Parts: sequence; structure tokens; C-alpha cells
Amino acid sequence: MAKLEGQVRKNALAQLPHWRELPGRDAIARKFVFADFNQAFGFMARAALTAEKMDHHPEWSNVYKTVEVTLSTHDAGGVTQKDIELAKAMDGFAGS
Ligand code: HBI
Repeated sequence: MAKLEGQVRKNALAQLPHWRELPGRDAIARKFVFADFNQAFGFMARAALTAEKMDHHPEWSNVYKTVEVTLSTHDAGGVTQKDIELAKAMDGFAGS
């Protein structure tokens, strides 16, 4: 899987307005804030099953109702289509 670059990358990121590019690292990140811990952990459970199916895993942390996610493809050293797909799936599970 190749790193996304140039216009292809721009177009892909334009479909993910809630995600930001991390400074100093080729990765994308989003902070999800849910109504409570139950919602946050339900989201993580769904995302985890999808990630495992994709063989593509998030870097993430959870504090109460907040889940902070960073996506990057370690094998490629940057953002690939797999990160875009997982980010879209996570947006779907979060409802936006
Ligand atoms: N998850 N984010 C991410 N990046 C990877 O490169 C990656 C992964 N999960 C599994 C995986 N690679 C495996 O393909 C290899 O580590 C064997």
C-alpha cells in the first residue's frame, strides 16, 4: 500500500473534514467526544472489530467519554488509503 501524496491525498482528506494532519508526522488524527463512557466504549468495540478485519489498527486512547485516534500505516511510513477507509468507518460509527 503506497503513501498518499499530492492531489490524491488532498482529495482523500477533503472527505474527512473532522480529521487533521499531525504536525511533524505523516498521520491523521481526530478527537471523538461522546455523551458518556458507554457510547465511547461502544464506538471503540465497533471500530476494533473493523480494524481487525482490515488488519489495520488505530493508535488510540480513551479517557471517560473521549477517544483520541491517530491513523497511519506503519508499513508505508505514512497515510494510505487504508487510513482513509478506517477513518470513514469510524466517522460512520460515531454518527458524523
Ligand atoms: N496497522 N496502522 C497500521 N499500520 C500497519 O502498517 C499495520 C497495521 N496493522 C497490521 C499490520 N500493519 C500488519 O500487516 C503487519 O504489521 C504484519
